[in-house]
Amino acid sequence: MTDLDAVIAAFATHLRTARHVAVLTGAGISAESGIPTFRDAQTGLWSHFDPEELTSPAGFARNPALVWRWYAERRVKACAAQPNPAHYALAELAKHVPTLTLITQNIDGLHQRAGSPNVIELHGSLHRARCMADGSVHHTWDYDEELPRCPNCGAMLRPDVVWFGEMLPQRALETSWQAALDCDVFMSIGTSGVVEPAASLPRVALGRGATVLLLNLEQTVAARPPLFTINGKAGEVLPRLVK
Ligand code: BJW
Repeated sequence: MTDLDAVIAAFATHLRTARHVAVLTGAGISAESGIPTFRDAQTGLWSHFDPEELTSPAGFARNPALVWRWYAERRVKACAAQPNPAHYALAELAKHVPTLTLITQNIDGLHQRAGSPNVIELHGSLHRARCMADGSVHHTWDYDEELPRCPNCGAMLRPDVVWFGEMLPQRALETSWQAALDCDVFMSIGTSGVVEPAASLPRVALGRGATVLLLNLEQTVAARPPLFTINGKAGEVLPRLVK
């Protein structure tokens, strides 16, 4: 038995007896679907795009057409991508634990397409736009327009996502926080854990005595129960945890 086998076996024991499992996912869970992460050194979006220009209200105010173009490209890419075994494993897990709260920072919609119910989207969705004037939310808009307009009032639409310095959707954040407080097992998957407030959720769960798993490709500090760390691909590890 390798070290990885041993950690998987030990954590799976907690998962099997859990009453409430909370899961936080980030860009890494969609990497195996061909969607780039943000901070990975060679392939991450921030290795060739400037976060300040593309994911801040000030950047959008300076150049809305550039920002819309970037989100339009990402939307097309997300629509063409398929959920991978990690997304499917979480959809399957929901059928086996009494309560599963799935919280994602991703905006690609792949958890929903894999069949996960009630996904909490902390950072919004690529598949929605919001009116800058009346706040109305739109699931379709004129994709050919460089600067799409609100069908109700004609004001400019913006991607319905959360940029730096903006508040997260209040209900989504409250439900996520409560899940971190209440759960007995918390899994953080494919996130670098640097963006607040999502990054605090595993710490909150750990502080309340939950068993916590951090799964990503980063070299992580040695951990011992109740904190488990796995340095591996979500699409390979999660199906083994859930089977
Ligand atoms: C694999 C893998 C494989 C690869 N298998 N793993 C407290 C302290 C300091 C700062 C703040 C604070 N509170 C708030 C802030 C400011 C700010 C913040 O956190 N800044 C930090 C960067 C310092 N936060 C905010 O502004 C938030 N708003 C807020 O808190 O409002 C109140 C407030 C405002 C101002 C001051 C104080 C309070 C809003 C944050 C919005 C983040 N928005 C983005 C864009 C969303 C839309 C879009 O997608 O375009 O969200 S930025 C980007 O980062 C995106 C992601 O969701 C988010 C997290 O990235 P993620 O998912 O972790 O990706 P990566 O690339 O970082 O990591 C990938 C991981 O996967 C790596 O670990 C790999 O190893 C791994 N991996 N392949 C498994 N196959």
